[in-house]
Amino acid sequence: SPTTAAGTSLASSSAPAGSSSTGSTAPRVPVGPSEPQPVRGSVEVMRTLEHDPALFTQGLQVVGDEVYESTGRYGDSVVQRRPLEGGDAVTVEMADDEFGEGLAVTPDTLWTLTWRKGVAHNRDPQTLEIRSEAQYQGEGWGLCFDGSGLVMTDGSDTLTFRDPATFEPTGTVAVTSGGTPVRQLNELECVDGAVLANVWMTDEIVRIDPGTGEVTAIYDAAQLGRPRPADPDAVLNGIASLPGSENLLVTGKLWPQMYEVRLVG
Ligand code: DDQ
Ligand code: CA
Repeated sequence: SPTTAAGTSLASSSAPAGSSSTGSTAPRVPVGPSEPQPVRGSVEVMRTLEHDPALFTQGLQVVGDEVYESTGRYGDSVVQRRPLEGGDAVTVEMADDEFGEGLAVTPDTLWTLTWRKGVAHNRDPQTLEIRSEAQYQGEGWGLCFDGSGLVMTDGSDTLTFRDPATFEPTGTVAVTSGGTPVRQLNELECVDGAVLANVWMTDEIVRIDPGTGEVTAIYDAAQLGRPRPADPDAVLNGIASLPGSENLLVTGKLWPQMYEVRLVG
């Protein structure tokens, strides 16, 4: 078969032509040869909701009937709370040297990340104003709260578990799929003892067992957000569980839509 300058690493992470219904050429989550192998699944769109296409989505969580969203890009980053069904938002701006990343709402606190500043902000979940801050090592990408602890990604294959009061690390696990590391884990959602993550630049959502780091399922979401905005950074990003439902809310950076989807398979 043809080879490229990037060799097998490109070949193994590229979609074969026509491998999805959209003909997406987005990179794929790598899968190694060892057992257990992840199950393959898809997403079924239940309904489409509006999303402000100015939002460079980085964190997404639904609490009650409200959406919390944090966004990125220097000079443009905000934290927002708004009704899921549409309506006025409470929005606070981040500082110009902060590129906003993931967020997690706990019973006491809203934590928001900054990409490379190494600062997590502890915010009032109602006003979104900063109450205090914590420092962390490395980059900040995704965040979720599983009911007892925080789970964070940093662009690598590592999940870092953190104390929800102090933000101190309490452990890590390396994420693998068929024995191969899965890097660039991005936005997270803690759901029923599992961690769902979208993998940066792919159209795939993985289900991770946080005890072992194993990817147990890979869901193809390539049909969402079509046509995609022209900006190459406008990738799928943002997973939120919907209270009282097994469905998820999914969007992307700069997408004009959010989707309520059901994971299939
Ligand atoms: N991340 O969200 C995946 C962590 C980073 C996305 C960065 C995409 C835009 C890059 C702009 C670079 C400005 C220094
Ligand atoms: Ca989320």
